[in-house]
Amino acid sequence: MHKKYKAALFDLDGVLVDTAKYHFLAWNQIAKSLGITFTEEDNERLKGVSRMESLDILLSLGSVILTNEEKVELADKKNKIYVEYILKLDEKDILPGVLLLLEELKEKGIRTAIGSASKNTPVIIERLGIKKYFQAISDGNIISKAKPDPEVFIKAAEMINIEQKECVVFEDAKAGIQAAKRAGMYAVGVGRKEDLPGADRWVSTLLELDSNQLF
Ligand code: B16
Ligand code: MG
Repeated sequence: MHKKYKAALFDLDGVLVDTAKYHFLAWNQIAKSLGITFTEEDNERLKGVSRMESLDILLSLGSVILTNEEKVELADKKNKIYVEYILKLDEKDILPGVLLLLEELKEKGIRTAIGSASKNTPVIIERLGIKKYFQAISDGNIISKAKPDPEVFIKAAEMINIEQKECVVFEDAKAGIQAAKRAGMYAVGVGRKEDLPGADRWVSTLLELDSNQLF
């Protein structure tokens, strides 16, 4: 018998919606403009990583060194391209099992929040039509320390007034699992066990989850 938790905190990209392909297309345009070869495999390293850190990883692939000003300009350019893609998102882009789980949690009175590195969280959840399921959004617009720092999940728990140890985190990135564990939370890895060390359990999609075991 599992412990029963009081809140569910969701990472956004890779857990609720598959935006990795759009991040890839946008970063790839930036890479091309700099003459850097950037593959889908390289893109894996950017999952859960903040926008500026993602740019640093991309630049390191081509050993390109830029000034801070140039970096901010490029990050803005990437975001403009990315936003063009996400404005076309709709409910069809919600990942399998998400809506069912959110409905079950709502019925059980479990509190829910988003804990994401993305500054585009508000636009994305609006486009997907799932904003109504969340009582709080802790995202890249309000945090100062990126995952694996636990700040994003600690803030989310505070915002919904639930103790950290009473929260379950759903994450698709290694740094996100580390952040959840550092916050003393139960971590469900959405993805492969070998990619997400340190999680308490793993599912390949949220469809696999029996919410009665945790909530
Ligand atoms: P933005 P998550 C993360 O979201 C993405 O996984 C990561 O690839 C991206 O660089 C980061 O958000 C910042 O996103 O440029 O939209 O602010 O997985 O923490 O929900
Ligand atoms: Mg993610």
